[in-house]
Amino acid sequence: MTDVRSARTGGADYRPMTESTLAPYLAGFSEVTTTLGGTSSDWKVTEVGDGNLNLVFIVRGQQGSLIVKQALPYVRLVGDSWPLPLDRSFFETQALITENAAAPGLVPKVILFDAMQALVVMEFLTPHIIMRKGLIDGVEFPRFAATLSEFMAQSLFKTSDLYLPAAEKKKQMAVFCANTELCRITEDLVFTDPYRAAKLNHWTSPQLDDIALEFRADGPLKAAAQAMKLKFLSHAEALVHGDLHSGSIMATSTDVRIIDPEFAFFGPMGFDVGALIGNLILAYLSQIGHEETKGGRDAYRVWILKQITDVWTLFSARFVELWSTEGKGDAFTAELFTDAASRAALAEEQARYMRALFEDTLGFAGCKMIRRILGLAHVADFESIADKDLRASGERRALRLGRELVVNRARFASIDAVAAAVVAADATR
Ligand code: SR1
Ligand code: MG
Repeated sequence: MTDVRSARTGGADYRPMTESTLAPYLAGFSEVTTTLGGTSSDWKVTEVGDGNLNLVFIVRGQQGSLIVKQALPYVRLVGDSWPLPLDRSFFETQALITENAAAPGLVPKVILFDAMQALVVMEFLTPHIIMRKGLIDGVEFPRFAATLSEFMAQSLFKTSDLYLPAAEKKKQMAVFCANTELCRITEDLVFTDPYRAAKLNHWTSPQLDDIALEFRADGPLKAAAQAMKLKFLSHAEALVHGDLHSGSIMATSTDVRIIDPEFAFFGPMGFDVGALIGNLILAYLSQIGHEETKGGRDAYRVWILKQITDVWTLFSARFVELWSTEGKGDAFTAELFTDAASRAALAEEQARYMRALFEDTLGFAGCKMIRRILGLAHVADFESIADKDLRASGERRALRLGRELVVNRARFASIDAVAAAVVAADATR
């Protein structure tokens, strides 16, 4: 892992790239020219970034293509009134390298990290599409649950105290500890702003005015959301991706990859699992706006629901399997559990641990659902529904269910109970 001092990105020579300036700049890097082939004047550069923060370019050469992601010194969604450090490209690169070591082949390959221009050059994934777009269009991705459960189990387990020696984990934590500004975005946008009159909040109005106001006065919800925030701030369990929603997944019918870990830091594992499940629930509850005839997406709803249950079931089984077979970290010292009785006690402890992780997952899922409807950054699942009444009806169901997941997370007996709650919420449509 790169020394933390390398996190200094940008500087006097930093400049945001354009479709005209990028190719001549990249021509100086042999890693890039080898992949693209030909000469830089023949490369075709297109800016395709539609995310909230960065510039993203596809660079096509004679021989191959690459993705270039460059950090801007401000939040793209808002503009230069909201400055943001360039070193997020460093954290993204480090996270991709760490994730690839834990779960090989599930993230794009890093070709080059250029600290001066805060840009990372990566493998171009094709013909992959952003999964969120697929969820809106009713596309099934057969490898989704198996890949995401493997990715989360491996990347979370192998950066935790269950696997790493304490000194190595602390060394890795020291690197990602500096990703404070990106964490701060989450602390405000996910856990706090939806529950106060923050300037940049917006929602489908006037349809949701009442519930936005209601949530700001909802003591139990605010206390529960802040309890989740405290976990986010203080539970450095593993290297979490930090923004694991369906927009951070690219997929085809045979392949699934996880992209964009610029929010990575050592935090609670349930934050990743919850982000994923929360976004699947949003996808489910937004289907009302994407079906051509009433019920036209019912089969697709069943598919999404199965991904929710499969992802948790496969993830939790794989995580415990890894713990049982590769649990060589400083937590639960393996030599203490060699006899049958001790192993049985360990199995009981593992079950308790997974139950706590399940409850964290639900709490974080609920927070993520609420922030995408009442906060600054929304999701296309709902935003692309032109009929505001229809959109708001789905959003309201998502808000009610999100609240239930945050406040009453301990009452859900299983992931099947969560799935049943999703179906029940949607039954009022
Ligand atoms: C100001 S950034 C808003 C959101 O975009 C990213 O995708 C993260 O989800 C962040 O919270
Ligand atoms: Mg992102």
